[in-house]
Amino acid sequence: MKALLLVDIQNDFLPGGALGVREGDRVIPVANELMARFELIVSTQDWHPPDHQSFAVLHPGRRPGDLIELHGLPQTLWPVHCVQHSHGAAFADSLRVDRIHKIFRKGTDPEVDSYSGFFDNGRRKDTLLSAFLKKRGVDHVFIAGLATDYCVKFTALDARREGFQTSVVLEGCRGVELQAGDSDKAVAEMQAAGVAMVDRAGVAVGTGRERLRAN
Ligand code: VGL
Ligand code: ZN
Repeated sequence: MKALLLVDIQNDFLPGGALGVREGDRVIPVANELMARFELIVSTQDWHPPDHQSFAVLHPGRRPGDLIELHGLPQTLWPVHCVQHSHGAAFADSLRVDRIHKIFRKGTDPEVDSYSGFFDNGRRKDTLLSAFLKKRGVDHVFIAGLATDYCVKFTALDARREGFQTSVVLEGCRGVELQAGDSDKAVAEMQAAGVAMVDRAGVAVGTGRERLRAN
């Protein structure tokens, strides 16, 4: 059983949003098309309280993009984004949200960030996404969304760790690219962990093994 896992396709990650990802809007039609092919569709939603400690503005003298330590974990600081109930936290208008079976919110604890849809960055709290998928017999997850170098990457790595066959639909993802090349590095890290890169038809891409079927 396969499932589609959409990551954070929210207004603040679209061009013009608080943490706008270049071409972030381009993932929407891909996600909509993918949804038509899956029986089970889940989504993550970045959902921060207003005092979330990943917000640079809460750290005097710091700016978005700075790296600090937060309760012993490395923490990149971000602009205020995806504040609970704000327009920025809402899913993109043209995303077919009606087709999503269940939404897993993350980043709700002000003291710890949460890039993965499965666990917070300290791996203390489980969103119960893994149990939800396993209960429904899912053994293969396909991932698309934002951003390649943060939430997509960490969600894919955790999906592998949780024992799912994991495929990232690369044309349905875009990266923040704080540093040029971050998305390519993320792809390499995911591949090293056993994550397949596929196109929207589920065909492997970018690994030199393009003719191998991934699903
Ligand atoms: C994300 C940075 C901060 C993401 C979320 O969805 O990739 N990135 N919060
Ligand atoms: Zn966030």
